[in-house]
Amino acid sequence: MFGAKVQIAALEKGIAFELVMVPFDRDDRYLPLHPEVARINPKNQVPVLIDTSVSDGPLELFDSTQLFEYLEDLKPEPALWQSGIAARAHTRQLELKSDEVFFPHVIKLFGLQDDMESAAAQAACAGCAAFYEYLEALLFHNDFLAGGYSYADIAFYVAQTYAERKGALMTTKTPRLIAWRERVGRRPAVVEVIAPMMQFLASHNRGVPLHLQHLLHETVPHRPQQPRSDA
Ligand SMILES: N[C@@H](CCC(=O)N[C@@H](CS)C(=O)NCC(=O)O)C(=O)O
Repeated sequence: MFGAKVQIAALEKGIAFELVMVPFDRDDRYLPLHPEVARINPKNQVPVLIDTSVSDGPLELFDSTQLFEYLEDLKPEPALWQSGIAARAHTRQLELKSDEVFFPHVIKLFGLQDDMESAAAQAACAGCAAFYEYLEALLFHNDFLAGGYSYADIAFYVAQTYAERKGALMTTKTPRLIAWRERVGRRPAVVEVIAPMMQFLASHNRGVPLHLQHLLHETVPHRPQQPRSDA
């Protein structure tokens, strides 16, 4: 989920990259750790980014939100943070809320899939629903969460995909947010990342949210990813 955020942002910005997927399975999860993840991230998490093109590099970074900051400095256009100090701070805060306020409810649901009627699962779904209503209000005058399309939209779109898979569904109570999801979901960069993810899940007989099932038939053009050599 956090790697997908960065992949979408790099595609939106037209930054060439080589994508390396790490091993994952349901039993061993991320073990054995990819050696570069273990070396770069003391938290042993993906994503990590290695930029071999910096002059006294390579530059090695971890944490999707930090990677957003780096991508923005590397290629300011198209801008994915809002301009203006207050608007930018608000966008950053929304991006953080998506990862650290909304997504923890979804993480709880991962462990409660066999007990969705439990108080804990109901509380997690209620937490998600409250967040959807909070975002619905932000969309009253805007097409995107912080005004123009931004990292906040990317972060929440990916997180919500997981929420939907785990049973915290958006409903007709938040029609603007549903329209926002369709708007973001049509972006080529988003399709390019989310379609293969859904196709992978389907090929392993795992759930694909209803609103993403059309992606199972999507042929994503193969775009060769080259390491950057221009900076
Ligand atoms: N705050 C981090 C969270 C990264 C994260 O939780 N990554 C997950 C995969 S999407 C992971 O590597 N989990 C393995 C673990 O925590 O051991 C970020 O934004 O990059």
